[in-house]
Amino acid sequence: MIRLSCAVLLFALACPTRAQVSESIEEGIVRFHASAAAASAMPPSFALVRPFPAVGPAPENFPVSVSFAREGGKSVATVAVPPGTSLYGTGCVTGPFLRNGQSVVTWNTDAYGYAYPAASLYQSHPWVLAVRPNGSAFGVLADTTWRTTIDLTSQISFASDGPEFPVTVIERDSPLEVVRALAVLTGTMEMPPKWAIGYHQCRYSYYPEARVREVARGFRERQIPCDVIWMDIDYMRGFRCFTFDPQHFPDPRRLNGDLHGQGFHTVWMIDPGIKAEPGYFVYDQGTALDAWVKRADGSVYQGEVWPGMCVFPDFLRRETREWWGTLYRDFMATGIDGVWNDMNEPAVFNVQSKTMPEDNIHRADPELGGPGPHARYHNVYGMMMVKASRDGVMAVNPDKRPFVLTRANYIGGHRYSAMWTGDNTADWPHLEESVSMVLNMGLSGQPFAGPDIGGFAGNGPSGQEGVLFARWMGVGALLPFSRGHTGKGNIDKEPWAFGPEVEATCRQALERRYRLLPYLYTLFHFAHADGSPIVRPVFFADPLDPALRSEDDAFLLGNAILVSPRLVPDRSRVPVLPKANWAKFDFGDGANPDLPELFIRPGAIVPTGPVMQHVNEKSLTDLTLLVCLDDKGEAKGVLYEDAGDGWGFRNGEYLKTAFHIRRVDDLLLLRIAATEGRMRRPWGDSPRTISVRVVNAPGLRVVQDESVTAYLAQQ
Ligand code: NBV
Repeated sequence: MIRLSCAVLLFALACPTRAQVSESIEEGIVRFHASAAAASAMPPSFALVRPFPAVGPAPENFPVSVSFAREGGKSVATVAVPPGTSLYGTGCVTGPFLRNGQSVVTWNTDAYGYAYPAASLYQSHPWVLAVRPNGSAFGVLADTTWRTTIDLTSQISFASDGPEFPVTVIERDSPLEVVRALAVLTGTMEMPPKWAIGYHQCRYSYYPEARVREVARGFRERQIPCDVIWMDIDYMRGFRCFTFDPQHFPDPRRLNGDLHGQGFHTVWMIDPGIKAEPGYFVYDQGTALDAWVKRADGSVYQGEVWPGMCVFPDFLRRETREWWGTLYRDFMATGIDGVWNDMNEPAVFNVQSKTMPEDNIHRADPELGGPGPHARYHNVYGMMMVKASRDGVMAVNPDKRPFVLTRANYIGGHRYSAMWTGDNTADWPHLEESVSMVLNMGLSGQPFAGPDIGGFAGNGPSGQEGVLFARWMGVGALLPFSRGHTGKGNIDKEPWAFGPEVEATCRQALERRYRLLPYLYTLFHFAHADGSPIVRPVFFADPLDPALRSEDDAFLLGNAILVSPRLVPDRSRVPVLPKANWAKFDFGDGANPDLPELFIRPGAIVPTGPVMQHVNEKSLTDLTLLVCLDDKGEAKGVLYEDAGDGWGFRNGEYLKTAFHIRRVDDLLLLRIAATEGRMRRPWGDSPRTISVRVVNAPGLRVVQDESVTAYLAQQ
C-alpha cells in the first residue's frame, strides 16, 4: 500500500545505513525510521487510509524526536516527553483516562469481565496523544501490527515483537487539532445511517422470536424511545453463521418486516468461526475456495468456538474477503439492517492463548504485506473481517449506509465499523470505565463507541442493580453508540425490568438523547467530515487548566455540552468542571439525581428537537435552539441535516445551517449566518418553527431578521 517516493530514497541513500531517517509527510507531520534500510523495507500500513509518500526531509526545528533500538529481541522506539505532559489514547484500555504511568500491550484479546489492569483488551491502537502544559500537543503512531508494549511509565516507548517500524509524529497547537490530523492519516468514519444513532436494545440472546417481539412491543407500549433490536448468536441454527434456527426464528423476513413496521431496525450477529462440517454451505463454499487460515504445516487450522470445531476465513486474502461479502446477499435480503461481528480477535476456546497459534499462516495479499504468520496479522484480523463484512453489506444495499459493529479492531478500523467496549461487568468501576474508554477511543480516532449499558457480566451489586442500571442509562444515552446489553443467564435488563422508578429514569435519559438528536447528528457529521471526536474530555474546554487533565467522570458532547454524571454510588466524588460560566440546563428532568447534570457553553447554540420513539418518527419541523449567551451577549451554533440514509449528501443533498444570536438591549436577534448544501426543507412540507430558549437569560423576546424568514420560506 505504501511506496517510498524517490525523494525519500535519495534522502535515505544519502544517510549512513544505520542512521535514522526522518521525512515530512504532511505539514507538521513527520515519519521517523530506524534506518534507511528500515525505511526501504517499510511494510504496508493498515492504519493509514492511503500511502503517504515523503514530501521532503523533516523540518530541522521539529519539536519531537524519536530514538530507535533493538533490545531483548524487540524493536523499540522511544519519544521523550517534556515534564508536565499529559498522555492519552492507546485505544480501549482499562484504568484511568490519563495514561501517564500506564502500560498496555497491543494484542487483541477476548477479555470477558476484564478488570484493571488488563494488559490487552479487544482492540489495538498503538497511538499516544501527548498534551504539553501549554496546551500544545503531539501524537505518536507506531505503525506496526505486531504485538507491542506501549509503556508510558516515564516516556513514550513502543517495544514490538516485529521488525523495525515507522513512527509518525503529528505536531499541532491543540489536542483537537492532533486528533483531526490523525484522521487525515487514518481517514474519517463514514456517515452512519441515522437509525444507528438512536438507542439500541440487545441481550445474549433474545429468543425465540416471540420474545423479540415482546421486547419491541415493550418499548412502544411504554413510550420508551428505541431504534434497534439486536439478535445475538442464538438466532442461528446450531451457531452456524448465515443460518436461522428454524424453530426459534422460522421466518426472519417476516420478523424484520414486522419490526420495521413498528419503526425498528435490526442488527444480527455474525462470528468468524465457521463450523467445520461438510454439507454446511458456508464450510463447503469456503473449502472449495481454499479460504481458511492454515497451520504452519499448510493444513487447515481448526479451533473450537460456539458450534464446536471451526475453521476461520483468512480475511487477509482478497478472494476470501470477496467471497465472505457474497454471503451477506441472502442474509441481508431477509430485511436485516446491520451486522454485528463478534469474537473476531479471533477468540478460540480451550486454549491458553485464547486465540489461534501465532505461527498459523495468513496468505495476505501482496499489497497488505504478503504471506506471514498470525503473530503479524493477529491484530488486524478483526479489522479485515469488518472490512469484508462492510463491503459485502454495501454490495447488497448500495443505496444504504452500512452499519457494522465490531469487537476486535485496529487503529484505522473506524473506517469500517463502530465499536463497543466488550464484555464489561455490571458494577460501579465498569460504569466509570465506560466514560474513560469511550473518551480514549475518541482520542484514538474511533468516534463511534459505547459500552454495554448496564454491564454484560453479572446482574449488578446486590440491592443496587436498579440504581446502577439507571445511572448507566443516564450516561450511556449521551455516548455516541448507545446500546443496552447483558449476558446469558442474567436478570432481565430492559429499561422497565427494575420497576417504575428506574423505568422513568431510563425514559428520561433516552428522551434526552432523542431531543438532542439534531445536535448529535451534527456531531456525527463533523466526525465524518474532519475526524472531530463526538465525546471529548473536559480539558478540551481549557487545555491550560491542569486540574482538568485527569477528569474522566465529566465529559463534553461536542464542544457545546458538558455532561457531569454520578459514576460512584454516593456523592463522594465531585467532578472538576471548566472554570468558564457554563450554564446548567435540563429538559424538565433535572431534579432526577440519577441523571447527569447538563451544562451549555457560553456562546453556544445547541439545536434540539421533539421527543420521539425512533429517529424517523417525526421530521424536524419544531426546532428548538438552546442558547447560552457569552459575555458579549452572543452565541453561535450549527445544525447539519440530510436524508438520514443513502449517499445523496455526497452530492450536496444536505443542509448545514449556521445560527447566530445577539442580544440587543432587551431583544434577541436571531439570524441565519450561513447555509451550505442544496437540500431544500429537510424538515418536509409543514412549515418549520424555530423556538429559542436562552438558558442564561430567560424571558427575552426573540426577533428574527429577514435571513430567517427567507430560510423558513425556502422551496
Ligand atoms: O454472542 C454472545 C456474546 C455477546 O453477547 C457479547 O457481547 C460478546 O462480547 N459473545 C461475546 C460471546 C460469549 C460471551 C460470554
